[in-house]
Amino acid sequence: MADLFKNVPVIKYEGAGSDNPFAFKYYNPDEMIDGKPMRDHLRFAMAYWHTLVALGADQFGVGTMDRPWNALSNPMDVAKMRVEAAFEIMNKLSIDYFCFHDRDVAPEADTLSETNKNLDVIVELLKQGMKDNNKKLLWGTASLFGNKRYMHGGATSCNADVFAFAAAQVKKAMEVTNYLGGEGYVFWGGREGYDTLLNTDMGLELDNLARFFHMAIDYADEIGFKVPFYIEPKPKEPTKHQYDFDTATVCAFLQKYNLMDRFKMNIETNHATLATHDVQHELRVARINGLFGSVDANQGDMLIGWDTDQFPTDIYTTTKVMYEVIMAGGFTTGGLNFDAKPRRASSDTDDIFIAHIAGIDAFAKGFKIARRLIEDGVFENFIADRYSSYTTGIGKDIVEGKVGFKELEAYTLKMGEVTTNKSGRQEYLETLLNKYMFE
Ligand code: XUL
Ligand code: CO
Repeated sequence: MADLFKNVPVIKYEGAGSDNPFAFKYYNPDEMIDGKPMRDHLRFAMAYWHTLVALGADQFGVGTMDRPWNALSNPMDVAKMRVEAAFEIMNKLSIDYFCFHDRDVAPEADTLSETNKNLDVIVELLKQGMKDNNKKLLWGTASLFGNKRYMHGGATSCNADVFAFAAAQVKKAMEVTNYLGGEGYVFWGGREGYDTLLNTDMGLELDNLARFFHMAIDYADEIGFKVPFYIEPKPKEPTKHQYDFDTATVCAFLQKYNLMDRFKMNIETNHATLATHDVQHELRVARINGLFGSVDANQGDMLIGWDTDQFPTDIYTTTKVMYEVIMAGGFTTGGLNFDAKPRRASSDTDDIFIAHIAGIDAFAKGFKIARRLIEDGVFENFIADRYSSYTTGIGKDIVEGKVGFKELEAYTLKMGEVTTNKSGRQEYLETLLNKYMFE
């Protein structure tokens, strides 16, 4: 293992009573739960872009974070050192997976073929590192937003040459993801959206986005890349209106363009809140539509109106996420990708580790609470009882499609006024949730 983070030990589980900032309090990776180790329930992934690339720059100031590779000037040397750092970080944190954009791992050159060569060099290093360190790729993706050519979008650009470039880039990103044994492939919209309808042909842009996805499916089939494609919804930022606004919008899009079979969702907590939903809502919409896939685990700040990508530390939220994950049958190809970065002022290199420990422990704790809530049927039993009128009598007839408006009118005339409504007991249920949170 490389030794770029000498001050940081391998992080071990020490239990809830530990005061050691470099220890897990709740995450015990090899603890067996329901027949499999905790690490396989949670399937944590490190996001290459935040952890190896971002340095804390924002619109108002430059980066604040010193990293071992900052001293290097040749972009390929930087990329190579980041590979070493990536495996050291994952090893020290017992993180089994990572996720990347093509441009996170290798620098873009003057031509696509030179860029692809850079990528191939780094992909070989990643392949070897994955083998040596027993690490896996949760998903890969292509950055169709950083380069200025994508100023109008990629697949939804007004410029057909840009559409072509984006296709070439995604083709290569799918190839390398496949080569590295990636278990999924993500499409986050990037700049696929609009800032003003005064210059936008929305219908054509959406048709083109669907054409792009069909081309991706055709090519994946051609190269035997059989993994799910995930769409990661986000309502705004960078564009005013992103086409993949939220899960329901994406679901309608996938249905309209006959893409339901091959796509699932990658739901991100902070994107959900930007859409004025919470992440549980987004996961539930995905689940009931057969689109549950993977999670970008982070949190936003309710008082800041953009995507702050903070490490997830709110255990109510991690509990609700894991509740939905368990109810969906657990992760299969997906996992919990920390699409999160330490705050700009959390500038020490150690903060990379402290931040991941915080997120990992918050999810481990949330997972255990969610499991008990489900095991005890706390909400599910209440819900079953709440809807029990649909299991007998007229409710059963409704569900089974045996009655229409005429029969229901006859039933109602006979019934008179409704006298059977029971309390929804929200506060009681919130108290039960608190009991499980804190006992
Ligand atoms: C942007 C975002 C992306 C995707 C991958 O808000 O979440 O990093 O996760 O492109
Ligand atoms: Co994300």
